[in-house]
Amino acid sequence: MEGIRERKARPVSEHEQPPEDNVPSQHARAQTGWPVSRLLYTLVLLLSTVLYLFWKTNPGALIRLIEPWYDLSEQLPGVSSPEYAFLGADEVRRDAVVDAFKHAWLAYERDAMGDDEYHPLSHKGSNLTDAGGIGYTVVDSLDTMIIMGLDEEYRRARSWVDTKLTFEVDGIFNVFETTIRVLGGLLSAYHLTHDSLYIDRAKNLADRLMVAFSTPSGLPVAMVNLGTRTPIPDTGNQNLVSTAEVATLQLELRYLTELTDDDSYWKAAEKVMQVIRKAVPVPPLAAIYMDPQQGTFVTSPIRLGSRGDSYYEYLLKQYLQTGRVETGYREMYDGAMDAIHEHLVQRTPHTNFLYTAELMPERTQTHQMQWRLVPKQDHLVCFLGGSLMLGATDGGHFSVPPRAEEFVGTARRDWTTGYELIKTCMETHRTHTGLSPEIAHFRTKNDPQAIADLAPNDWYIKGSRQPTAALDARYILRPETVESLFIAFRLTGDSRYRDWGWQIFQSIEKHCKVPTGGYAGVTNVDIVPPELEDKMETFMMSETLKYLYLLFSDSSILPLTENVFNTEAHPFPIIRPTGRTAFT
Ligand code: DMJ
Repeated sequence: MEGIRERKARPVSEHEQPPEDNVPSQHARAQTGWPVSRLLYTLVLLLSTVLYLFWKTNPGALIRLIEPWYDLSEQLPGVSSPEYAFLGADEVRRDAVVDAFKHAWLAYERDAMGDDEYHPLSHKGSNLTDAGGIGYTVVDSLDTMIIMGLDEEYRRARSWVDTKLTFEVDGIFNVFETTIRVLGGLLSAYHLTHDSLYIDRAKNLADRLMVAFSTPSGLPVAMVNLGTRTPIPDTGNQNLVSTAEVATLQLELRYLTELTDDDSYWKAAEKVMQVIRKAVPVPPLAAIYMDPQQGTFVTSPIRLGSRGDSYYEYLLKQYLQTGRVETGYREMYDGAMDAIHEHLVQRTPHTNFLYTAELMPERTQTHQMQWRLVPKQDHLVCFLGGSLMLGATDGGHFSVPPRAEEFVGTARRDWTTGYELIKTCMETHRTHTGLSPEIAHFRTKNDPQAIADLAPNDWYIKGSRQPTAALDARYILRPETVESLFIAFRLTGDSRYRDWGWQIFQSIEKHCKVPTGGYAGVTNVDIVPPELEDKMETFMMSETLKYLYLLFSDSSILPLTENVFNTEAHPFPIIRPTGRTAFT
């Protein structure tokens, strides 16, 4: 510094840049003020530091802060390009899914043909009752074979239905499961083939199931003895019925009426919806249990997972099934979606993942009723992502991909939530196996450090680190995420959904495939190699592989605007509106 001071100054011309040495001293700068560029630079630096520190401590809040501006852009979440997408087949991936189906089916056919369920590790089948089975797996798989063009396999399965299938079984069967899998399977096989064999069997089954509806309210009891045609209440559950179960029979019964011209099925199905419409509280969030004597909701958890899920799914799909004229269903659906957004939709504090929490009823010490928000989400809820996107586009009736201006009212909100939920469901596949657990728990703002340690990305699997994993850690070949990916792909043509579906398929191939044939669930998605469970759920062939196949297929196969999929992935046609379509 001394040296600088001692140097002699030389005169500087007007156009000459002052040499470094001639930069004014601190003192001089203070006198003349900072150049504007420096001031700006300092401000930007300061702002960036503040933003960085804010993001470090609370990233979710920052994203929420910028979201309103981000939202103003025309770019729709979940869509890469505004251009119309040609949804041609991805033949290599599609054919790999067909091979997987054959690997599953041929093992079942070899070891257990006709049995309700298949155990791929012990190479055995089993039935739901001691009195015998009702073709659970065969019937649930028929339409997948038809859709995949597996003619030989289908011919043998049809022959089994023709010669062996009987519902004259003196055993107790769950009304909901039998309806969505067996009745639904028969009806979609009819839809795809027009083979009257299936109407005949469907009517025979439905006539046995109808006794379930003979309650004072019209809400069906949980079970029936198909052979004796006796309704069997669920005594282990205080004779209550679950909301999803009573409200997920409607697409099947309505289509059966359409095919047989017998109104009784449709009337029974619609009566249930009238009872629910009357009983549903404000805000319209449905508790998971109802009383079939009174036709009322019973204080019980509220959730979009088990015992709640397909109630919401069928509100939308009943509206779609009859050509979008039954606005009563659409109103119930929209009301439910508003309430879900207001009370159940949550975000994780650091990673900003969107999920739907559950509400648990509790009594306070002074015996007041209150609801506790529980930050957990069943794998089952992953159906909702695709469902919300489907509802937002009024059943796929928008451009592909949709244009921002096509959304009115709450449609854009639903679309965005749907996409974000799919992203969260994909996040729950970030496990050691790439498979997602049965239940994901999410971190909240005030969780103790122990939870934070378990959940670096704001979510975790309860018990997955215990020697014997909790049931939460299982993956039982469920379809809900790939179901949503299929719908999102059809609505956008965006290849990200195919890539995500392919990732899931590869994880299933790697960890669930049994070399001797069939697929098995895993007991803990976070252990490699995983321990396998000796069961291949029927929805592996009816849903998971069907949705994967459709995800990689040409979009002309079963277009969403002409078909409605029941909750077990069985496609039914859209019914022309008639005098029956009067739920407004
Ligand atoms: C299926 O049987 C149906 O999708 C049902 O609605 C709920 N879950 C299983 C598959 O996970």
